[in-house]
Amino acid sequence: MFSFWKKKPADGAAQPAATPPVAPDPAPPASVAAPVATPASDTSLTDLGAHADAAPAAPGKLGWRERLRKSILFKDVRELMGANPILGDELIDEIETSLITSDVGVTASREIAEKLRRRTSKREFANADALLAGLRDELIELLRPIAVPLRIDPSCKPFVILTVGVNGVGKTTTIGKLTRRFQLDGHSLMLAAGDTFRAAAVEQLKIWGERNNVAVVAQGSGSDAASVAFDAMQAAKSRGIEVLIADTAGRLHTQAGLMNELGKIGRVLSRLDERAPHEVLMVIDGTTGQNAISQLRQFNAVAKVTGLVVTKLDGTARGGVLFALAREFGIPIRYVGLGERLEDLRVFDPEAFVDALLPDTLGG
Ligand SMILES: Nc1nc2c(ncn2[C@@H]2O[C@H](COP(=O)(O)OP(=O)(O)OP(=O)(O)O)[C@@H](O)[C@H]2O)c(=O)[nH]1
Ligand SMILES: [Mg+2]
Repeated sequence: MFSFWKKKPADGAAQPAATPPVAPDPAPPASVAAPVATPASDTSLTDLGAHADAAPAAPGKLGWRERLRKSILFKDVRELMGANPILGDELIDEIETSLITSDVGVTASREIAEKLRRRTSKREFANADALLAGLRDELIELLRPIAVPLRIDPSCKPFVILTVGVNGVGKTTTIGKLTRRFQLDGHSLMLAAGDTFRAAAVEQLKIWGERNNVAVVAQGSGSDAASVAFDAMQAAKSRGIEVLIADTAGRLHTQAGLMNELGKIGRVLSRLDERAPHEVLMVIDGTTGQNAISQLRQFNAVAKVTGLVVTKLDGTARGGVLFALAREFGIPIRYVGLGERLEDLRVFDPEAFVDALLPDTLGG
């Protein structure tokens, strides 16, 4: 069973100030919490089973607009284009400003506006509705290359997913949601409690493990996250588990010691399989705005990020950071979080997303 864990720092800050004590190699044996039967009272899982989007292979388009707050872009486009405007540079300038306000980023906004200007001057748009359709096309085109779903490679056993990101972005809850999703897809799973700073962090992961009847590998308080991950991978290998998901502590890109720890986790895992971790999944809070760009740049520098999850898109009227990330990095967005419920983690669908950000028509 679990050993007891170090208490959260007295100041209550979720961010650890320094690198935790490093356990000597070889690592002490990890505890593996045995799977526990799902409590019958867990209604959230019942909900998931009833929801069409719960099936991993079926992204589904329903509910995106309901989950996303009415976006700035939605309102602006209605206002700017709803009253039969003159299709010209002035209107496109206003659209560009709205894109920037929506966190799309200056470069991406300028490029989209430039394309619309060119098409407008070639008289491609007969009316404002056609211009709206043109805007939709340009936005989708920007996202399409990075809408690459996460595929579990069966030749990697276990397929190791390392989750990283700053504090409180939704890493641990995303792991819980992914666990359920992969289970529904028929995979066997194990979780690694790599957030070794807070007792609450491992407890949180343990609860997700219990809910889903999945083993959670953990070590004692303040232990080395890399050795937890290593032990978990060994355990998963020996049990023939297909997918291992490792949690990590939230960290700021300014915390050099902690950032280097991510690199160490990757190196240690690659000792067991040179391709591991097979996915470095960075979780980004969609309400962060342009800050997400520098976060991803820093995490990518130490841990070669291979996929993104953008959470909390239900909590912002902007949502444009996905375009900025797509433009700057071209790293696949695997999932987006549209709420706190299990089924609110969706496979990223650019068309559904853009349709949720824009009005269908300008009529009325
Ligand atoms: N509204 C909303 N809340 C979300 C979403 N995803 C996660 N959350 C909430 O965000 C909060 C933080 O989630 P955690 O999973 O604990 O975040 P974390 O990144 O593991 O945090 P640390 O371990 O402290 O770094 C929780 O209350 C989650 O329910 C989302 O898509 N929408
Ligand atoms: Mg966490």
